[in-house]
Amino acid sequence: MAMEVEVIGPGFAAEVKGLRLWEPLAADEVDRLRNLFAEHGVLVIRRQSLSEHEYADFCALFGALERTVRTDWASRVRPEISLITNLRGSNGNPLGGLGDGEVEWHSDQAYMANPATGAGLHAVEIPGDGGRTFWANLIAAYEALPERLKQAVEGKSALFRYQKRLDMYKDADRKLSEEGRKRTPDVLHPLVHTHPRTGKKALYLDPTTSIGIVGMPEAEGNALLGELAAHSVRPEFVYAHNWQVGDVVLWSNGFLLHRREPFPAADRRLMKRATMHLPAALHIIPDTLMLREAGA
Ligand SMILES: O=C(O)CCC(=O)C(=O)O
Repeated sequence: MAMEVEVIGPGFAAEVKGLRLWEPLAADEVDRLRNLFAEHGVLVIRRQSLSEHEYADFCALFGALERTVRTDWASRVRPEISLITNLRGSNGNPLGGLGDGEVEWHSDQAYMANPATGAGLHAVEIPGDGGRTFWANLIAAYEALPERLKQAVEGKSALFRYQKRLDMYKDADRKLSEEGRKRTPDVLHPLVHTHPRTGKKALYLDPTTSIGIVGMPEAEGNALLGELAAHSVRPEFVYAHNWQVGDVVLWSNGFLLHRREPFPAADRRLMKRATMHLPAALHIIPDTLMLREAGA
């Protein structure tokens, strides 16, 4: 079956049909998928049943896989895959991260220097109710900003701290290994980036880790970040995904925020999660500034 593409949601997500990801893809199919991903930011591919190696190897077509700081969520089979799940092992310990609660609007690696902006989820078990995931388009959000806010963000950088997100987590997710702490010093990224393919500007935000704006008093900077985040997740900028078992969804954190709604604790949900370093020729890769250079 030839590859078919349908634009879904408010225009920035695309569903790709006709793929069998457990079989090798032809070079022209890989090329087309890379271009589609660059243009849309969210790719949805349904009806897949993949081993962790098949899934990880597919994601690696878009960029080198990253082993994230959450080594406690890593799969034993393929450590580049994290388990996002409320399931627990026979010893009662969580098998992965993020449990069954709400996961608030965020961008995955904003707290990292040189963030790996590519992400994938493969749905293995889904709850009967809830657990949908939402993505907000920060290119559309930037374009709709009032002139006052466009001027307010121009040339500005925000400071990001992983501890802020850890403090929002529950139970074991709040703990980070010593190695994880060493890999997550505070970092700065500009608030606006330009997409290399379209030349369009996008906001770069992460309400779960941003703690201020360089050169602005703390309260004022945080008030501006709050105003930008509230504007950016207006319904007209958001795609809501209703999961089916077998879905693979890829997204770029370079110009998207995402959140997950909670689901009943008694239901089972298991997602296999991949993280990729996307290429700067095709995707927004946030610049990372050193605190010293910025005088922060
Ligand atoms: O569980 C989900 O649907 C989303 C998880 C998430 O936010 C993430 O992996 O960054």
